[in-house]
Amino acid sequence: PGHRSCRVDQVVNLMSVNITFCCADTQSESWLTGLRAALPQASIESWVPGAKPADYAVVWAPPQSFLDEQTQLKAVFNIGAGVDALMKLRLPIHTKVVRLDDAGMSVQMAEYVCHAVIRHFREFDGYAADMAQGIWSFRKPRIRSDFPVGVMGLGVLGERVAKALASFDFPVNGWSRSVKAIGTVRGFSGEAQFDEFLAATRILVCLLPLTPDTRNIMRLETLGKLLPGGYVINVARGAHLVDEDLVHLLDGGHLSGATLDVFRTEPLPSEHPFWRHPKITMTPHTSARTLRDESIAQIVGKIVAMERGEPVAGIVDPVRGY
Ligand code: NDP
Ligand code: OXD
Repeated sequence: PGHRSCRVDQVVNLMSVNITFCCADTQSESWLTGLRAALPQASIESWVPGAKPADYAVVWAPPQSFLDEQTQLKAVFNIGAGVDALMKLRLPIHTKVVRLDDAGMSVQMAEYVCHAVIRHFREFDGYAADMAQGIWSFRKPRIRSDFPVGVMGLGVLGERVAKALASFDFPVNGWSRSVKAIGTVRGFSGEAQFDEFLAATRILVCLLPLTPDTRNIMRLETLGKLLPGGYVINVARGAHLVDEDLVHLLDGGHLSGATLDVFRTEPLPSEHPFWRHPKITMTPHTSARTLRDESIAQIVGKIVAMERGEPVAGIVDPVRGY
């Protein structure tokens, strides 16, 4: 959708609505242009210290000083799905935190994860290396049922990923907090079924939010429970994975490889051993990008709904942390 399609302010009076924009590592001008085109009556400005307190904020990893100045915020719109950076801060009481609810990310995530799983399963890296050396040779086809994929987190992104993997006939296991029934996906839930989920999984995909319960969830003890020759795909947050434990299990042979899109420190420091590990494939936090136009349309739609007193999707539960 373009900006024009979300010009909705005619139906609700947004004259007095004040929106502030405070997003780290983001080109603010294009966002401000898009937001202003969609809500021409509202006042929409980049935050500067000491600015007038706003009714709504559009943020990515804002500083605490930004939140400390906000005395009348109705809602904070995070321009990503993961709110871990925001939940570490002191938020004004009564302010709702709203995450991006798909906004074009789930299809990107499904592409990325299916690509990584298929590249590993079909041994495309091995073929690429052979062809680069002029070698024309076939490998014995692998048996799909020997490669059950386990998706940790069956939310907006995980559910789409699990369904996409199932469409390629991979056996798919899913693990979430609450019980889920998703097509042919074998559902596991809660801590009580975590070990059973791991033991039934060879390729592990992490799509959990980062919370105190999920930090370091991929470590020696848990990754060691995957089927031998296990493979790790982390597309959620770097702090879900204990880096040294991954390297230890790759070097020891229990794990056969990993595809990583997210890291504890981003950009990944040049001295980090992941850069040189032959069994690790990396991308720079790009598996599911925030799409500006889709995100603006979603945020604007939610501001209008809130002004009308209607409920909106994607409100973060401060107790669960996601
Ligand atoms: P959702 O909040 O929609 O889904 C989270 C899922 O995780 C739910 O199924 C939830 O279970 C499950 N879960 C949460 N805590 C636990 C727990 N302790 N034990 C078991 N299951 C748990 O998130 P999204 O799918 O939208 O996004 C997931 C994460 O992906 C984001 O938080 C973000 O960090 C990351 N991300 C990464 C991107 C990238 O480019 N690399 C882009 C976008 C997001 P239940 O359903 O029972 O609540
Ligand atoms: C997100 C991200 O959380 O880009 O949306 O990581």
